[in-house]
This record gives sequence, C-alpha cells and structure tokens, in this order.
Amino acid sequence: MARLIVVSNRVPVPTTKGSTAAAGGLAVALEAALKAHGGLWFGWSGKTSSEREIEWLEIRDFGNITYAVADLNRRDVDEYYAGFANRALWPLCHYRLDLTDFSRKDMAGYFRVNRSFARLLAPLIRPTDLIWVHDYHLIPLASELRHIGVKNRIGYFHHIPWPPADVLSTLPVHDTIMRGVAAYDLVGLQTDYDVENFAGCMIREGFGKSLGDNWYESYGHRFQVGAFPIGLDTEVFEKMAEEGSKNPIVKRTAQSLNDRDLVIGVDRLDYSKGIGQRIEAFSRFIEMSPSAKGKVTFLQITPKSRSEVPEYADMQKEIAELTGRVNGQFGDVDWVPIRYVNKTISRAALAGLYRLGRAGLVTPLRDGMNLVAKEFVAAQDPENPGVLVLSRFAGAAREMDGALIVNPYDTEATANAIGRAISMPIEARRERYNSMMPKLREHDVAAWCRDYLDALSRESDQPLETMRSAAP
Ligand code: GDG
Repeated sequence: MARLIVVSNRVPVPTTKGSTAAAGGLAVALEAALKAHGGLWFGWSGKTSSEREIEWLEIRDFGNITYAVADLNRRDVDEYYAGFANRALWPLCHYRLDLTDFSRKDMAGYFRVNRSFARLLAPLIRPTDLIWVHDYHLIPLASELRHIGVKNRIGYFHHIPWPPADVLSTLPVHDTIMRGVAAYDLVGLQTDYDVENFAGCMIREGFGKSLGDNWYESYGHRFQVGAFPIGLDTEVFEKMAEEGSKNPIVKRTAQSLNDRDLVIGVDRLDYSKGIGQRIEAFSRFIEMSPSAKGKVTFLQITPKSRSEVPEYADMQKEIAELTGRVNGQFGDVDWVPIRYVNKTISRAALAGLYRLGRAGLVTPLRDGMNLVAKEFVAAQDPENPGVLVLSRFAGAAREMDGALIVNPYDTEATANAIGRAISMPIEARRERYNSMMPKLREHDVAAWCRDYLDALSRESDQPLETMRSAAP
C-alpha cells in the first residue's frame, strides 16, 4: 500500500499522543486513512508568524503519522486565506458574485503561498506516495509540485460547490484555476451536479477535451473527475447521540424546554448557510400558527467563523439584530421563540441536542454537502425521530430523500415545512428516518475515504505528463 500524504489548509496536529483537538468526522477519517497507509499530514499551522517568508516547517511524529506544519506571515494570511480563498473563491463557488472581491494583490498572494507550500512539501515526498489535497485554498498546489518535478499521483477534493461556467468565468484568473485543477490526476467533487458544472467549465470554456467517462485531457495531461459525496462517522455519531441525554448541556436544555417542541439549526456563521432566511421563515411560521406560540423553541447554534473577513463581521450584527426583532415581536415574559447561541458546543453535546430536536432546519442557500443534515438524522431516536427540513441547494439533498426539501428563498414554503415537520405523525417520521439511515451507514466517511483513495491509486497506469506552472 502506498504511503499517503494529506494536504489541507489547516492541520489538526494532536495535542497529546493519540488525541486530536478538532475531532470532527473529516479529521478522524483522514487520520484513520493516514494510520492505515502510514503517512504525512501537511499544511498551515493556523499560526501567524512575524517572519518575512514561509521558510520552515515544524515536524512532529505521532505513531506512523508525521505532521508537518508551516506558519504564515500576516501578509500571507491576509492575501491567501482571508483574501483570495475566502473573499473570492468561497463566495464565487457559492454563487455570491455580489460578495466576490477580485483583488489582484490577493490573487498573487494565493499563488505565492501555494508555491511556497509546494517547495516545502516536495523534499518530504517519496516516489510512490499518494498525495491527497483538500479544498479551494490549495487548487494550484499540484501544478506547483509538477513544476518542480513531482511525478506522484495527486488527487484533489473540492469540499464546496463547483460553480457553473458563467459564474466561474467572472473570475479574472479562472483559466489559471482550471489549469491548476487539470494538473491533478483525480478531481473529487461532492455531487453529480458539481460534476456537470465542472464539465461545463472545462468544455464550454475550451480548456480541454472530454475523453468520455469523466476523463479529460487538458494542457497535455489526462485526469478524471468524479462525485464522491462525503459521509459521516455515522456509527460513532449514532452512539454519541444515544448517550447524549447524560450530557449536562443536553440535560439543561431538555429541562429548560419545559415540554416545548425543539427546532434546531447548527451552522458556522456564514452567509452561505441561509441563517437570516431561516429566521425569517421561523418567524413567519410563528405568525401563521397561533397554536405554536409559547409551544415551540428554535435553538440556533452558530459559532463565529472567519471573523477577519468583513462580510462575516457584518453578518454577525445582522443576524443578532434580526433575532432580537423576532424575539421582541413574538416573545413573552415566559417564552423566547429563538435562542441564538454564538459559541462552539462539544460534539457530544451537539449530538444530544440534535436528538432532542423535533425538526432540524438545514437551509443553506448553497452548500457542497452539509454534514449537519446528515448528523441531525443520524442522531435521532429510531423510535421517535425528528424531521429534517433541508434546502434543495445543499449537496445533501441529492441523497436525503426522507427530508422535507425546501427552497430557502421561499419564506412561506419553508415556514409551512416547519409546521409540517413539527406536526408529522410518528409513522411518517419513522418511514422518513428509515429511508435515509441505511445510506448514511453504508456511505460513511470511511467509505468516502476508501472510495476516493481506491480511485486515485487505481488509475496509476494512466500517463502522467509534467505540467507547466499554473502561476500567473
Ligand atoms: C465544508 C462545506 C461540506 C458546527 N457548529 C459546531 C460544530 N459544527 C460542525 C458540524 C459539522 C461541521 O461543523 C460543519 O460542516 P458542514 O458540512 O455543515 O459545513 P462547512 O463547515 O461549511 O464544511 C460543506 C463540508 O466541508 C465537508 O466536505 O459538507 O458543504 O461547506 O460537522 O457539526 N461542531 C461542534 N460544535 C459546534 O458548535 N463540535
């Protein structure tokens, strides 16, 4: 079995032997794959240093996994991370052209950091290693590695939506981005819709030709594209939720509900998640349903994220004000309709809270997959499950046929779906739950890892040709 190298923007370096600080499903699955293959996890430490250039790596071994992380300087963080990755690529991939900032300075910083990462990583690579790069921060990494002679198989997984050609082509360097993607051997996307959009970008914009079966030839290199929908650590999560009732936060929440129905939403504070539209829909639901007044509580858990990006700071203010307005309008001395929590809750407590939920609201305006949708369902009590209300614009909607699918831009329809979820008879709730769980268990995050890595290693007989640099 080839050794595995995982590259991601942030690396969850274990704090003590065997314990990973950010033990989310993805981190756990990648760590398991690294353990199975033996390997290296490379990326940004998350720290900002005062050094002028990225020039050294902190390397630590835990068992058969080596963690190699670099600090970035202030300018790199501003241009590569907060700038091009999160103010251009993120909004663009989420169809938010109104929020996309095409600063030339940030673009240059993005390519510069990817080049520096490639230079730091290259000496650590052995000839037979499989390299797996994650997410939009690192699209040009393979072409930079090819440029300095790395011939290994390199895969890329894009966790967020792949936009249609008309959206991507608004980016001044979209050709360089496409050329960067074409330097990989396998491009993994979340859904078949993303694969369709990718084909449009490749063919309609004339960046390559299709060889059939999602193979492309572009800039003298052949590569394959595929849908690999990410899953959960389902079994672990189910168990965690089952034991959740013992968790003190869950106990306190259950007590404080006082027999009211709980509606729950969990999202990073991000404009792609449709939190504002969801609050409007909940408010409309309360307005339309006099019997729900005093009887339903909406808990929205929203840890802050990317506060250094101005659009996120603005949003924080906007959502807090909106929540205040709805609570002021409908609340009473003994009932607040919306509980809005801006802090991170432990994963165990989260699992228990989902299980208390009569309805889970997952209504992003656009989302690659959305793991919260899968977590909410996996956390339910099979005998008395809550109902998932899910946006048609989440990748998860391609799989989760037992959810009530809504258009989050349609306030009225989302409000109706909340009402339907809360009042759904138990047989219908069980039927919906049972239609989704087998898939969630079978296509879990370990299967996702395995399928992707099998595909990446399987094609090793395909020709690899050296790319010219994708840097502008
Ligand atoms: C990107 C793509 C794709 C949230 N609040 C807390 C907390 N969370 C956890 C959730 C979930 C994760 O964060 C969020 O995952 P999502 O998939 O919903 O969204 P993104 O962060 O935008 O992830 C997305 C994903 O990559 C994977 O490919 O699905 O489409 O955008 O696991 O539970 N976890 C804890 N406390 C919180 O307060 N412990």
